Amino acid sequence: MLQKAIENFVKKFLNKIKDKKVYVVGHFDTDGITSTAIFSKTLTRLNQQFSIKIIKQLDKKEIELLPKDQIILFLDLGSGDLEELKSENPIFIIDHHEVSSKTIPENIEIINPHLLDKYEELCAAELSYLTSKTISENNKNLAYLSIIGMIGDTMEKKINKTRNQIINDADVKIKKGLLIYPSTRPIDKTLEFSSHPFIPGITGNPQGIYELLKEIEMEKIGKTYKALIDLNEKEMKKLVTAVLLRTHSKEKTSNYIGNLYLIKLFNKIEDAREISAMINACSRMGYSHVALMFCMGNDSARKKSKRIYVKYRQHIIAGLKYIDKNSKIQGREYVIINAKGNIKDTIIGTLASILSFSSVYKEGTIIIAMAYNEDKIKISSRIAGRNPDSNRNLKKLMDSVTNVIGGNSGGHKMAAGCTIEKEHENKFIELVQKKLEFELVKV
Ligand SMILES: [Mn+2]
Repeated sequence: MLQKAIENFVKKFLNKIKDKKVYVVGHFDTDGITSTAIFSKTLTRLNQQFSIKIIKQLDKKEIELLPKDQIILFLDLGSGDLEELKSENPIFIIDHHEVSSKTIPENIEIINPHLLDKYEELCAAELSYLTSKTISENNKNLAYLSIIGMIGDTMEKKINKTRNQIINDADVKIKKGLLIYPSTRPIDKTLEFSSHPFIPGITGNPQGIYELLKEIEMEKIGKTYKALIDLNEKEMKKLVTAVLLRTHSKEKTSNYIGNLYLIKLFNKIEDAREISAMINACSRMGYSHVALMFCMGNDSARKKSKRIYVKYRQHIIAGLKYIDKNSKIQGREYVIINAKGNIKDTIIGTLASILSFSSVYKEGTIIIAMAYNEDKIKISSRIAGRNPDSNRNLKKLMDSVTNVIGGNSGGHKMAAGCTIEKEHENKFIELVQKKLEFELVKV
C-alpha cells in the first residue's frame, strides 16, 4: 500500500538525515521543480540543512559529482539508474519513472508506484507531497504545488483515488470547460494563443476568433470579453460546440474538453495550466532556479518568470520560423530537421511536438529534430497527426541507432528521443535514413 510505503520511507529518511546535510537533486521539468519546491519547504520547516541541484538528466557525470558525505534525495529521477547508484551512501528516491532493476540496492530507499502491488498513476510532485504530509500535517498547504506538477506531466484527465484526495487537500477549484489556457484572461486572447490544442482557423487568427465569438453572441463586459472561468454553463456549451465544429472530425472531443484547475497564488486566482507552462518555460530557458523561487512564493521571481515566459514563446516562434525557412532532409514519409546550434536543445522536443500537432506535415510523417548541446546532439522524434495509426515505433528506432553509435535513448512508440556524441552527426542521419527507407519497403 502506498501510504505504508511512504511511512516506512519517512521513518528511515528522518532517521538518516539527523546531523547530516541533505543534497536534493530534482529533475528540470515542472514536475521535478514543484517536487523540489515541496521538499525545500519541508526541509526548511524541519530546520534541516540542505542544498539543491536541478538537472536535465541523471548521467554518469552527474552520478560522479554526488557528494559522498551527504544524504541524497532524488526527485522525479533515479529509478532508471538503480544499479549505477549502488554505493555506501544512503540515497532516497521519490520517482514515478520505470524502474531499471528488480532488486533494489541496499543503500537505496525508493517510493515509486511501479513497485507497489497495485499500480496507481501518480507524478513525483504528488508523491513528494504525500511524503511531505506524512512528515508533518502542517505541510498540507503545499498540496497546490503537486497539482501544478501533475498538470506538468499531463495527468489531469485521469482522477484516481489518491489524486482526488490531493485535490481535496489543495485549495483548488475545478471547472469543466474548454481545455485552453490561461482561462483567467479574456477569451479572445486565450483562443488566439492556444497552441495545445491548436485550433484550425482560430489559433493565431483574430478574424476567425471575431467571427466565432460573434456567431455564438458572446457577451462583452465593457470593451473586453469575459474570461473562460467566468462563463456560465450555457455560454461554455456554446463555445465548446463552436470550437469543435472547427476541428477535424477525426479528433476526440476529450482533447478539447476537461477540467480547468484554478489555484490561488500570490493572492490571485491563476490557471494551474498556465503556471505549469511558465515553470516549464523558465527551466527550458536555463532559469530553473527562478522557477523554483517562483514556486516557493518569491515575488521578484514571479515577475522574472513572466518575462522569461514571454521570451520563451518568442523563442518557440523563432524556432518554428527557422525550421520553416531552412533546408530539411525530406524523405517520402519522414523529415529530418538538423538545427545544429541554431535552436536550444531544451526546446527542440517542444518544437517537434508542435509540428506534429500542426498540419505542416502529412499525418503519419516521422519528424526527427536535432539540436546541439555542447559536445552532444539532442534528438527528438514524433509522428505527425493527433491519433495517427502508425506501425512505426520511434522508441525502437532510437534504440536501434544508439545501439550502433552509442548514446542514451528513451521515450515510447509515438515520441522518443536520444542524445549522441556530436562527432556521430552524419552517421546518425545516415543510419536513420537507411532504417526509415528500409522500413518503408517492409511496411
Ligand atoms: Mn515527472
